[in-house]
Amino acid sequence: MKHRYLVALGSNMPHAHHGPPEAVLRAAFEALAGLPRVKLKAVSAILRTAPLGPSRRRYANAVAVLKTRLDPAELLAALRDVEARFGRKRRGQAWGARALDLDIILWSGGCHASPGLVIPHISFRNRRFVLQPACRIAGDWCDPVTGLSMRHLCARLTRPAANPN
Ligand code: A4P
Ligand code: MG
Repeated sequence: MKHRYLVALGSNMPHAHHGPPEAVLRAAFEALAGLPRVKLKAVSAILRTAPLGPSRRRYANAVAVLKTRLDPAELLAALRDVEARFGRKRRGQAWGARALDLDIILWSGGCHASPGLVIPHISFRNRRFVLQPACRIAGDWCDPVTGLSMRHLCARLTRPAANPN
């Protein structure tokens, strides 16, 4: 059976060969398109985004829709291989600087939980850097947990609170 996946791409570190984060994501689109048994169906624009969390480096972010017979664990392994090709080393520090981060946000199978993999991605619902590109290429795709579409989730993102003073 063919599955559809929404994958988020992020980069906040230049890569020696590919160059700045935007160029890393363009190369990553090509790497995804070249994965065996995977078809790259759509890619979003590449956005420059302010870092969420402790990093001070700006990110480039984008999303892609893939079609494949790979199951979630198989696709995650393939994505980990792509990250490794871009020089990602896991040193146990979450949220560190990385040339390429690939997360599975949604898949057509609904909810999935296995060791080391939860779909939908646990924190995508309040991340503008995922929802904004997602609503352009997958606006009608519904989150199985809330029942809300990407377009709806994007529209309800809270704006930064106004300073009361
Ligand atoms: N894991 C569980 N579910 C999934 C899934 N659906 N997709 C596990 C991918 N991986 C999943 O991820 C940590 C663990 O999550 C893995 O062992 C995997 O099995 P990781 O990629 O190894 O580490 P990480 O990315 O440093 O941590 P995490 O928690 O995934 O961080 P996030 O959520 O990726 O956030 N600001 C901007 N503007 N743009 C960004 O892209 N990204 C982050 C990192 C912080 N701030 C950002 C951005
Ligand atoms: Mg990640």
